[in-house]
Amino acid sequence: RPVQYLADYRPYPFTLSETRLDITLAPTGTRVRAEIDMQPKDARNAADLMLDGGAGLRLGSLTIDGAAPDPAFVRREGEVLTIGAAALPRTAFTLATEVEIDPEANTAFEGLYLSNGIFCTQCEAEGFRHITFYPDRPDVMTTFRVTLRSDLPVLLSNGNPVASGAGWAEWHDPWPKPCYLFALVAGELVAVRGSFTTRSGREVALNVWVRPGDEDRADFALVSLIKSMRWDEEVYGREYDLEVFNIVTVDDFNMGAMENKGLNIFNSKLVLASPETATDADYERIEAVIAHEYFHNWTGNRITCRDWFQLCLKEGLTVFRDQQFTSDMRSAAVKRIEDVQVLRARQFREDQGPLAHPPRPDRFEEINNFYTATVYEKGAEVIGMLKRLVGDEGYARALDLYFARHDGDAATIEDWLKVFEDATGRDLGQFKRWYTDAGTPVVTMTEEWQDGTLALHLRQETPPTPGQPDKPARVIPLAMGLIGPNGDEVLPTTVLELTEPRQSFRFEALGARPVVSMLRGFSAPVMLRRQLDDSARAFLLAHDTDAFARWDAGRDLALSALAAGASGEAGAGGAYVAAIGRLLADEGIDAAFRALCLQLPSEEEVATHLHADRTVPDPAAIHAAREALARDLAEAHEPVLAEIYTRLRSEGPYSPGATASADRALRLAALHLLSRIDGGERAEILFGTAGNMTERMGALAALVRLGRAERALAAMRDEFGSNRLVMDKWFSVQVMAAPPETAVAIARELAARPDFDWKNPNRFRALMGALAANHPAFHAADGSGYDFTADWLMRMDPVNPQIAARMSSAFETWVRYDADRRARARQALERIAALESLSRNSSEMVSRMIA
Ligand code: BAL
Ligand code: ZN
Repeated sequence: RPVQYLADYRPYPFTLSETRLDITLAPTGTRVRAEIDMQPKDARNAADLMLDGGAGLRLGSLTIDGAAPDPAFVRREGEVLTIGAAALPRTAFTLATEVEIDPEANTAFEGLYLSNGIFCTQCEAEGFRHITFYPDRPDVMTTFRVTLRSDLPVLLSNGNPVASGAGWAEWHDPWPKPCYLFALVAGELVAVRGSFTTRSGREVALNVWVRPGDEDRADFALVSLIKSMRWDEEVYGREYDLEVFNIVTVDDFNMGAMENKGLNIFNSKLVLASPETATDADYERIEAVIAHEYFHNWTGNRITCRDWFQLCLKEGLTVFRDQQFTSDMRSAAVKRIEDVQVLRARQFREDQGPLAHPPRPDRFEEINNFYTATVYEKGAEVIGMLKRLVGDEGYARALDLYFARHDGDAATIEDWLKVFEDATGRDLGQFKRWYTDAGTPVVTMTEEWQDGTLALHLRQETPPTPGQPDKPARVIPLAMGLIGPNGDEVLPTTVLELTEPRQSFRFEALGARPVVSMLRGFSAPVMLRRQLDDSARAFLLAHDTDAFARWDAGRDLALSALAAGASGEAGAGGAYVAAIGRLLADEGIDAAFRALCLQLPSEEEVATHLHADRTVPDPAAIHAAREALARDLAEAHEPVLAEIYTRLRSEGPYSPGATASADRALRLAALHLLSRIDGGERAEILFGTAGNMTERMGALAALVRLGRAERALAAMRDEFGSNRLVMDKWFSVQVMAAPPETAVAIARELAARPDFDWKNPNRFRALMGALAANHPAFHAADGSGYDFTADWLMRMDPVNPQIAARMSSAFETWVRYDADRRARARQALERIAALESLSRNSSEMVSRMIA
């Protein structure tokens, strides 16, 4: 299939009014009868009817209004079935096809497949073409009526249940939708049930379907769903629109979850939770993803995307909405800091390398390669900037207009920006560059102080990215404030709009030179470069009124200490260690914030920071510097860390809420530092006594890092050997936290175990993702991390190309390392590129990376 270009978009020449599916499920021979009512849009200029259909569809029959068309007008080439215009009526007609498919052979988990005996589907982005012949594109929308036939007890599809009997069930979805939102599930499942009354008084039945035996781990998901439904009514005025909302958990799933209309399908790790098996982070993620998929009902389903280039229209907005939801449910400040950590770790890294692309790309070979941090997380940041620029009221007006104007549409980024322009009167021409241009802008700030006037001189530059060598200036909202020498705020948060490549702003009549608190709330996804000495950073860490900027000042101190340490400077962390001491001693600061400040930047983040400063990162040196800084912190603050660790011992029943999890986070941050100097004694005790998985995993990671986890790992395996989700953690922690010199060998040993069920995406990611996240191990000087990963990607590619291709982004930073590592990484990538029958997914990823 050729490269797809945004510029080539053409509307589909037929309108669909209804799709009827009659599906008889069987593991190796599922029969799909499809009837599609359609009509040419232009009867005078007849077009050929082109339907997508994967190679696995065994076509039985094809009729138009009940008669087989002349075979001379029917062609099947690649993944397209074409019926010539000459064989088509000029008015409304019904196309009927019968195909047979083989769900059991479907290891790619795209289309209809079997997961541990459960039939389920994944159709986004282009999976429906593996179920039947269809115009598999998001702008073709219609209602669906579905009959499922099977002996399995639970038969589900989208929309409302119509009728059912022994061995069959009929569903009708009254809301027109594109086929990527189609879903079916059939299996032995049980429901954890609830209900929700919408604000207009309609009763909605809620079901979380799980395997028998898992019922006691589904309550949290159900409660999260109810909270999400209420929140979307209260905050966005969005009401649910069907009689039933079903969530189903499956073990084999390429993504986290999927927003199929009325029938969300979830990776079981994002539903099932109990204190004994799930961590605080799992709980928070479950709450957020349940919300995310639910919010898609309006932002994604009622209003969908015209084409896949517009993916960020639904994903960026829905991530933004789930971030707002989590902020409201938990702590807004903590959530903002966590989101920025994710953005910097994943999206800034993506922007720095050969896979950089704009939130709205304008070309792709395989859309599944664009479910990225840029589309999702940066897509959300762009909306956050928009909200900041037009204000909360302007945002609310624009969203109301978006829903009113585009309900039922397949929309574009242009449509989205137009509602903001119409609702607020603001010209968003320059703002649009955030959608069309790749790369992280670097904002450089210098200060000038004279006679009570502070001048800020700002410069913006965006480094070249593939296909985009020069970038015009963007509009960058910079939220800032000024803090006087005594710690008082002399200018509360103000937004500067940087619109030119260079621009200056002046603040007059100031009594004394203030410290500038810049990029408050991380008001734009940029890298800020400024000359700020350690004492000014420590001052901001102590006094900034903006929680993000305050945390970031500490982060900057840590990063500069680590950068200096990695370049061989001894004792570089003094200012940071002292500042953390003051923070720890301040009981007025909440536990969540102190926990965040105690976490050192990841080694990956240090590498990204160095690369942005045009320094070649040395993974081993970064690792050594980080270990040394952790030890310095522990030695300097042992008494207070020990006091925190002891005082915050868990008491009473476990609660996954923000307050209790913040205490655990602080306690574990203290434990990790203390384990540098207590030989792991506390971690050993905690592992044996903790009543919740959060603390057990925290303790276990500390023990793995010290190389003394053998007993703990054996105990965990004995206790949880049959729990897939816990065993994923067991695989992961051993590689992620392992000392770099042993991590690849451990990964190799684990991969040879019989329970390394690598065709299960969670298990594969648990191991391979953990190695990719162990920075010095993945980038081991001898190339063993690259080789091991490449070997497994080559093995996975023919089985599940989506998983192989996504995991290949572990290599996306290879160009920033030294010549020796680059040569080894290139060799590994070239080995993958040379694989016979390499999937389109991996082929596109690898060729972009070695271009
Ligand atoms: N639409 C794919 C899964 C998600 O982003 O919700
Ligand atoms: Zn989504």
